[in-house]
Amino acid sequence: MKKKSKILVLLMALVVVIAACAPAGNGDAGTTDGGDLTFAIVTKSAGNPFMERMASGFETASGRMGAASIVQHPSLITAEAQIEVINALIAQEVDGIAVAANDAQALAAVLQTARDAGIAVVTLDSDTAGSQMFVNQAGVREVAQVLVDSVYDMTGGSGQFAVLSATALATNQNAWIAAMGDIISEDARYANLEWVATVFGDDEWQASTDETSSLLASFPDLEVIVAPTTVGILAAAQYVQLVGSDVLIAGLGLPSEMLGLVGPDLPTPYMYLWNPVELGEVAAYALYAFVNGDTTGAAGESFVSQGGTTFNVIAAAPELGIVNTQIIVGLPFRFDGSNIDEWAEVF
Ligand code: RAM
Repeated sequence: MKKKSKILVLLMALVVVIAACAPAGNGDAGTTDGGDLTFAIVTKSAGNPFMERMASGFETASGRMGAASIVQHPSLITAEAQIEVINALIAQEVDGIAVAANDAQALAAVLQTARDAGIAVVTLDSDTAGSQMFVNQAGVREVAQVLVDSVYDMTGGSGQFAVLSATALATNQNAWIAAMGDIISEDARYANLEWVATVFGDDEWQASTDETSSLLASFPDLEVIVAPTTVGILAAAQYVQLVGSDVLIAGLGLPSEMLGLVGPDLPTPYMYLWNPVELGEVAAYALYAFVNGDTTGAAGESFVSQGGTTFNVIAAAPELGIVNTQIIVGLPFRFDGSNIDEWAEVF
């Protein structure tokens, strides 16, 4: 054996020994072999703490797999801003892109270009045509149901409510709002709820505050505002607290932002959400599964994430606004006066 070959054999033996000594586990500990990979996440927009937490989970999970990560928060909450960023990522030859889409259709062409270039593409948070799979935070009907039941409970079963949403084109909010309408019309229990308006604060604090103010002025008998957006619920709850209105604010909120606003005798008696950090992590694991050939994203397949969880790929649900096959990460979780302090420290 030549000297060089001997060294190579010795090195290989060393690698085997080191690998054997590495802690066994679910992939949460240690780094796997994503060494040459670069994954990118494109959020809806900059300045949204929910999106920042999602991106941080994505970065952490990519790091665990030994992959590099790129975080892009578009400056505007539009599909156009996302297209620009995605084109740049294609030029950089990243291996995977996860995107929280600002539009149900407008990204299809650029995502197809990415896929044609061999880049794995998943959506998370908000689905769009052109993705290979949607990493869905929680089932659409399940989210809509807790929103409707919050309104039912907070109005005492009858009365006026309004929806304060994010952008008018947001796939996720539109899906939840449409499912709320279905749930209300399907069940006579909700017959005395009067849905007076749906307004859009564009996931901006000031615009959401202005919309809240207009709702209070336009509907003096309004009892509840339900905001299926972390930006909207915060602005609305702060506004009613500021002006001393007794309109209650329901919806989806980030515990760390809603501290002091959630609990008995506060604007938001309770609210719901899921873990945005975990959502970002699962998106990175899903990209890895595509790149690794562990899934093609077809319904009926399943894959074990590097975090150790088995995900079943289920069918698209176009009637619920989900145009791609999907994995469901969890369920909406309730935050109230009893647990908000504890969760505020987590996300
Ligand atoms: C906002 C965004 C996001 C949504 C959450 C609940 O931060 O609109 O897309 O999932 O709220």
